[in-house]
Amino acid sequence: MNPSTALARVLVDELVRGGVREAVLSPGSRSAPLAFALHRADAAGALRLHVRIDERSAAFLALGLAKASGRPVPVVTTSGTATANLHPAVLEAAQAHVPLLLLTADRPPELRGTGANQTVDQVKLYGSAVRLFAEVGTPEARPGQVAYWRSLACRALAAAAGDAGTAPGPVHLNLALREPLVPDEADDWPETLDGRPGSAPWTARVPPAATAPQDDLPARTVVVLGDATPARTAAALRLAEARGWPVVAEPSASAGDATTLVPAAELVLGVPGWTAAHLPDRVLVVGRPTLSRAVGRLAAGAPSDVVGEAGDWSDPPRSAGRVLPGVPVPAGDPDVDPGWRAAWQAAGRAAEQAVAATLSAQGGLPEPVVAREVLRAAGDLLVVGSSKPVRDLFLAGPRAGVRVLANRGAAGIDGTVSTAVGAALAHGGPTYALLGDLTFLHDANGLVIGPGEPRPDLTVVVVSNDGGAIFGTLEQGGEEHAEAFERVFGTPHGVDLGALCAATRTPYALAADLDGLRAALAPAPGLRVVEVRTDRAQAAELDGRLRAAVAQVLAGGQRGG
Ligand SMILES: Cc1ncc(C[n+]2csc(CCOP(=O)(O)OP(=O)(O)O)c2C)c(N)n1
Ligand SMILES: [Mg+2]
Repeated sequence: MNPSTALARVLVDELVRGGVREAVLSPGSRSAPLAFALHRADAAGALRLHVRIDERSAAFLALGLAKASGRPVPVVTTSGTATANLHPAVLEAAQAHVPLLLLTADRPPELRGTGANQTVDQVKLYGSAVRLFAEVGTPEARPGQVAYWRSLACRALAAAAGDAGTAPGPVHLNLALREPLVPDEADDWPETLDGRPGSAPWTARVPPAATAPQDDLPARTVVVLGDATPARTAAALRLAEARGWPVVAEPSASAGDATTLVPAAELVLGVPGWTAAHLPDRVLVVGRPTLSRAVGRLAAGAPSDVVGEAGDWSDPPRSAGRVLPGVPVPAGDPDVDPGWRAAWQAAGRAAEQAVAATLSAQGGLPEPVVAREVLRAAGDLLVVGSSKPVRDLFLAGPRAGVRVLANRGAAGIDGTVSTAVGAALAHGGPTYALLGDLTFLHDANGLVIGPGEPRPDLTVVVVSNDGGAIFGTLEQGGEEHAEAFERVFGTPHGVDLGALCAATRTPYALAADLDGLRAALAPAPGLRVVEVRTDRAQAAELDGRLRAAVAQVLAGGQRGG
């Protein structure tokens, strides 16, 4: 067997032994040994292979698969610019702690720096974003190679899982492959290519034991739950329940309908007078909150404890008093202030009512109503895009039984269609996504799925306002910038989304009103797109009115404390 084929087969086999069940591949010639090995493993039922033309989409597909399954997912590319297209997903995976394995094919050393075709410097291409980089030496038919490849695969999986005490994240193996690149079946390798007996990994992982400190926090604590793992969210909700603390949870914390949650919390915190009258003695930050300046101000305005990994915790205001290695566990007979949570929840309920009244007076299908409807209709998995959709979902409030995934690591609007496709494929059941139109367009290639590929059951709802509505709610949306605004922030595009879907033969529906939306959201198999047209200027104006309505109903609470 030729060395490139031997390496590719052994590597894929060892990754499967280490827990890999899905892999993503983009086409190319230098990566041919890996492509053949993955195809073979797929045919044998050892893993499921997904092939995508666009490497940027491929990497986000792998990200979605890894996020929804919790398992490491390799993404394989050929050499050259193909490798750079993985970078956005690598950055997201690094900051959202997702185990991605980047397997990039490269030329052998003698062809590097010579002007050989499709050759770029791939060594440490992703810089500090990866937990481990290894330049995998050009394979040679000599004893010792199998132990090298198998142990390296195990090291890569351990680093991606965060076993070394760091957070989970991406790992990059750059594979120098020398021709021949197509398989032969000659039985002439100088040692056995087999791994350990019984499908065991070469090096077994013993994950580090979970560490959680004893709870010593004060009675008037508020929990801020950002983008967090299900385990962290569950632990934080347990503690908050035991202590009677209010919880402010971003959508991708997936906090369900826990009794501790403060409804419409983002709008409540947006009322400075109310927040000043209800300052906590401590803020416990779990996961990464990124959605709201008001939530950021809460953590900045009170001493905070942050749950985080070594060298990686969330503290933009630089106010963290302590970093905790895990969510504290309830201890002894803690001090509880019964009025504390009640005050926060009363404000939340009042805000929720003000929001409902403002939205029903508005009529039609305003963007927060679209988010509310999608949340209601979504089964147990919803992927939400950055920008306004995720903020509208924050408003729509929690819902029991739904897991919400969002790319909040780097909060890009790129790759979200593919992330949703990956999450839906890993999930295996009906999945929904809620995206803005720019977010959708940015990854329109996510709809390009070849005829032989596994297809997701995914309904992508596009809140279509012909540009970036979020900017209308920020400073640049102010009257004084009106002349520049539309072209450089609004960025209208006039794309016909139905025609775009038709190009990939993706079923498409335009939902014109609430009944139409509800009908379009009824469960159906396959991948489909539902467009809801909204008005950007109206969205920004409504945002202001919702905030004003909440400020008005909470004005009494400021005086009452
Ligand atoms: C890759 C990337 N480029 C640019 C941005 C900056 N950005 C943040 S929100 C946004 C607009 C998104 O518009 P859309 O998806 O239509 O959502 P809307 O706000 O209109 O609901 C942009 C360009 C980003 N987050 N990621
Ligand atoms: Mg938009």
